[in-house]
Order: sequence, then C-alpha cells, then structure tokens
Amino acid sequence: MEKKFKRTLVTSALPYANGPVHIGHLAGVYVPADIYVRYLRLKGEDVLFIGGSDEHGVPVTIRAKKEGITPQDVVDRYHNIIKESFEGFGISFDVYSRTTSQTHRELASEFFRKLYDDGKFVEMESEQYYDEGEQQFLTDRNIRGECPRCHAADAYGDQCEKCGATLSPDELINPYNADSGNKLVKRKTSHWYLPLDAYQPWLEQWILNDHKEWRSNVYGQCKSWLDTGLKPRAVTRDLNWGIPVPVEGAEGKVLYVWFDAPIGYISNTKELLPDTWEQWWKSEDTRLVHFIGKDNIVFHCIVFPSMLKAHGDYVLPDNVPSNEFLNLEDDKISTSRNWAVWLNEYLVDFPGKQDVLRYVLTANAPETKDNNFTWKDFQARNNNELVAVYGNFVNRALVLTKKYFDGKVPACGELTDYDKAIIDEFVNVKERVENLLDQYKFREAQKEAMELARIGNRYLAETEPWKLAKTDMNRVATILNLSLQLVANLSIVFEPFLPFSSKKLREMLNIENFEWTSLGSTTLLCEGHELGEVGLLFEKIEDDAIQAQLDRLERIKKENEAANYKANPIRPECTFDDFMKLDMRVGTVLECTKVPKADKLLQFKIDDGLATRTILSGVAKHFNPEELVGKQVCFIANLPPRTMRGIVSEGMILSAEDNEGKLSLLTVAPNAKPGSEIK
Ligand code: B3M
Ligand code: ZN
Repeated sequence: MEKKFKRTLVTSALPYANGPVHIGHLAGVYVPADIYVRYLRLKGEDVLFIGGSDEHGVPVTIRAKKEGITPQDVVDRYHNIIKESFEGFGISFDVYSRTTSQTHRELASEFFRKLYDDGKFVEMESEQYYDEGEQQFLTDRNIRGECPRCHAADAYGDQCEKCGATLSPDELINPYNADSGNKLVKRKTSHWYLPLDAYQPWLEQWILNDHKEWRSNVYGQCKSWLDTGLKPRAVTRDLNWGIPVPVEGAEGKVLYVWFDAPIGYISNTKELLPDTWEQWWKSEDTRLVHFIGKDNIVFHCIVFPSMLKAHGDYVLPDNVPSNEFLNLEDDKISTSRNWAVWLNEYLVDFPGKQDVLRYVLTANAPETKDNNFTWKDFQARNNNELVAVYGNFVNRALVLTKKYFDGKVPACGELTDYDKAIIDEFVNVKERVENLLDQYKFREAQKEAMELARIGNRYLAETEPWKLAKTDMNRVATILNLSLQLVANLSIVFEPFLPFSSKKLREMLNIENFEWTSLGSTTLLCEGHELGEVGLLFEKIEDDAIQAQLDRLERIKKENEAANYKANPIRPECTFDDFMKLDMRVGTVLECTKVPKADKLLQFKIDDGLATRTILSGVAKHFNPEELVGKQVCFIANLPPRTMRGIVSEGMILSAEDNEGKLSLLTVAPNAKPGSEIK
C-alpha cells in the first residue's frame, strides 16, 4: 500500500433485506472483503469493516405484498437472518446495521438536503403510469399489459418474457397494475435528478486516467458507461416505503433506494463511532475500498462518487474490487427461483464446516469471469485438498510429535541440504501472499497458502521420519521441528482465509497468538514447548451428504419446471355432435409387443368387451410394452381401419401429451369393464 494512507475503510455491499443471503453473495463480496480486512488487521493497520442491510426499495415492498405483511416486517425478519448468517461464517464486520435506523434516516436526509440547497439537482416533470384506485405511481416491473410485439397478454413494463423483447411501460397495450389489476392512467409527477452528464468530464479523468489499476472488468464497465454518455438520474421515487424526500411539497415521495443505500456506509460508520466517524470519511489519508458484485459497479463507480463529489466533504473510493457472478451447478443463482445454497441452511446442514465453504468459494472466486459452484467440486476440494493435504500434514506432524517426543517440540539439529531447500521454498510465502492480497487476488493468494501445506506434506512423505525412528532420533527431531514450524506458519497464513481452522490449529499447537510479521519464520515454536490436544482439522465429506444437496436441487428444478409450465392453447371449437360421433371405449391390454423394424410402433391386442382387436400405436419411445399388459386403456373404437407395416390397426389408444411431447397413458379404474363407453 502506498504510504499516503493512514487508515483503510472497507465497505461491502448492503444486501437487500428481502430474502436470506446465499453463496453467490458470500463468494462475490463478503468472503473477499473479510479476507482483506483480516489481513490488514493482522498487519496491524488501522482498518474498519462496514456492513449492513439495505432495507428500502421496491424488492422489499414486493415481498411484503406477496406475503401479506408490512415492509417493516419483511426487513426485520431478513435483517436478522442475514446478520446471523454473516456471523456464522465469521464475516468480521465492525458494524452491521441497517438503513431503517434513525441515524441513517437523518444522515441520508441531510445529505439530500445539502445537495438540494446547493442546487446540485435538477427538478424535472414527466408523465408516469398511475393507479387511481390504489392512489399510487407504479414501477416498471409492476406494470403489465399486452406485448406490442408478440401480443402475449402479460408482458412486464420492462420486458416481455414470452418473446424476450425489451420494453418500456409506454409501449404496453392496455397497461394494468400487476398487483391490483386496475387499469392505469398517465399522471404528471416531478422528480429530482442528479445530472450525471455534468460529472462526465470529471469521471473520465478520475476513473479512466487516475484509476487504470482497477480490475479490468470494473474499468471496462465504467468505460463503456462513459463512452455511451451519462444522463441525469432520478434520485427520488413515488413510493410509500423509504426515506421521505426532505423538501416541502414532496409528500408521497421517497429517496431512490440507490441514493440512500450507499449513504448507509457512512451512517453505519457514524453509528459505530459517533464521535470520530468523520475522520474516516472526511480526511484524505483514508483509503476507501468498496467490495461489490458486478451488477453494482455503475452505482459505486459512477453514481455514488458523483454524489460524494457533489457533496464535497467526503473521500472517494480508492478501489472497487468487484467480482463477476457465481453460478450454481451451471445455472444462474436466483432468489425467486430458489436456485441457491442459502447460508442459513448450509450452517445447519454442515455444522462446523464454515471454512470449507469459505475455502471452496475462494478457490473458485469469480474474480475475472463468472464461475461455477458444484457440490461435487465442493466435496473434492474438501476431501482432496483440505483433508488430504492440509489436514493430513498437520495431523502427521502433531501425532508423530506426540508419539516420539511426548508432545513437546523437539530440538532442531543440523539441517541437511534437503531441509534447506524446503525452507527456501516457503520463507518467501509472506511476500508472495501479501503481494497478491494487496492486488485483491484472493484466489491466487489462497493457492499460495495451500502450497505451504503441499510442501509440508511432501517433506514428510520424502523424509519418512517414522522409518528413521529406530535408527536416528536426532534426525527425526529435526524433521519434526521443521514440520511443526511449517504447521505454525500454516495457522498464520490461513488466518485471513480460514479463521475457524486457524483458531483450532493454534489450540492444537497450544499457542495463543502468532504475529503476521513472523510468517515465514522457522523459529515460531521453541524447543520443549508442549502441544495441546490433537484432533482432526478437517473431516472427509461423504457421498450421502452431497447427494442430499443434489437431491434438493433436483427437487427445486422440478418445482420450477412445474411452476413455469404452460399448456398449449385450446383448439378451435368443436360441436357437440362432432364429439358424439366418436366412440371411445375402455379396453384391457392382453398383449403388447414391439413391431419389428419400426422403432416407434407398439402392437396392442385389446379385449374390447366384444372381441379381441389389434391396435398399432406410435408410443414405443415412451412406454415399456411389458408394463402395459393387464392395464385398462382408453381407445377410439370407430375409426376406419388403417394398415401399417402390413398390420391392420383398428383404432387409436389415447394418451395425454404435454407441450414438450411427454406422454402419459390414459387409464381408468380397474373395475371398469372392457367395452365401457367413455362419455
Ligand atoms: N442492495 C443491491 C444488491 O444487493 C444493493 C446493494 C446496495 S450497496 C449500497 O445487489
Ligand atoms: Zn412479446
């Protein structure tokens, strides 16, 4: 870090309190932010880690409506669930507050008011859709109507899901309120806009010239926004959930959620440090770093900095390390489709295994491109890396020390060339890891840490102290001394990544604390130091635990398919007389066989109550012929006979076909006599 900074203020995106948090949140924002602050704290730097829930905005009101409760009920529930999940995973916030707090309301109001008084906003009038019955303006997502392109009946104000067209509410035919069903009218409303276009030249200088070091995905997204040209953005909304616009005559209007939420970083700092918060936000020697996901880049790199610039008192972010997205089993994580691994559920399903998930998410961190989480990979990384490499090395070093030296650190004798080569491999680990962490390369940094465990594992495998124990105890002492020093190094280097395991490991080593500065040292443990109780650092994860998770996802996939299923449209009218001409009957299947050389056809012999008839049916791909024998099926009895493959077919067996072509055979209760008429 350049020396001009005295302290680092780290923020992580405030999750919407409209649902629990999932692995995508953890991987994208909270684990990297936590690794970073733990690292800075270990280095003894002055650092503050700010978090909190984002409790305003339309998503909260939608959830409330769906569940028939108030928005406040929604945020109370999820704020607590989210907060507990973060605590469970050791995300070490200095403060985790919420944007419904009094401190935040006041500060966000003041912030708006200052910009308003300083003439930083433009007020503009526009026509928006209004529900006269509900007396409210609507957001794009809440407006539905007929699609102007494909004429689907229920397109959204921003998109038609049937044909995929991007729409604006104005294009919808006969727009209505998705919640109330009421027809909408246009009504004039006025809002305050932050004229981002006015900040464009400044932003170009500040980002494109002064912050070339930002991650390429972040820099690239900013550049593309700037290249397109910025437009004024409304910072107020007609909504009844949010912070009231502190201006006379603005009744019924609230601050836009993306205006108030980032101010939450400031108010949460103020709540934690009522007397000294300004030092963190208003002095040039603070380094401000925002950890976010990629959908938040424009707000943190363009909108919020413009707000801060307009205000004038605050520092600007020094970096905005944003991640791409994490997918789950090759499919986009989605709260509404329940396609996620929820953190609160993981903590119940895998108690004590927080570090395993932290490890896997960092190993697969979507730092430069979208990445994928699979349960098989989760299991493999646990079993093959944490257990087989890290855990195995630690366990062997400690157990051998217990066995040969009564659990006391043995003396280090003369080092061989091989010992020296091993030491050479790991003494620089501090420099390497720091270098990567300083560049926000968490995935590679963790790999370096794991490399240390691999070195240890290799060292024990090659020196085989258990074989030397009969002949050369001095050599065994040296090998184990060096191994234990490596184990101690592991507990330090993994501390930012796997804090629970490092704590466990320190207990096994019977050491209260290590200094980050001593990372790389070969004299961390003194001769004669007594180890603590030895246990397993990591446990194997068995197939059934993984299968249970895969089964859950399979169930969700089925539920989603069922929920999204839309039958084909109804065919044109048919008269009652037409219908009555069909003679539909019940028949008992006496025989059912495949027709040779016709891979689609099954040949049925049916007892139709009068005689035995033969029917051919093109369903061989869907049914297993043996299973049909004895079934009561339905068939059309009065179709003219047809000859196929030299066989005369006398009727048609009925089955139900979904719109994807999947068939289920139509059967009737077994007590229906063959020949019964279907009416
Ligand atoms: N709540 C969006 C999100 O959770 C938003 C972030 C606010 S950060 C100030 O992705
Ligand atoms: Zn359409």
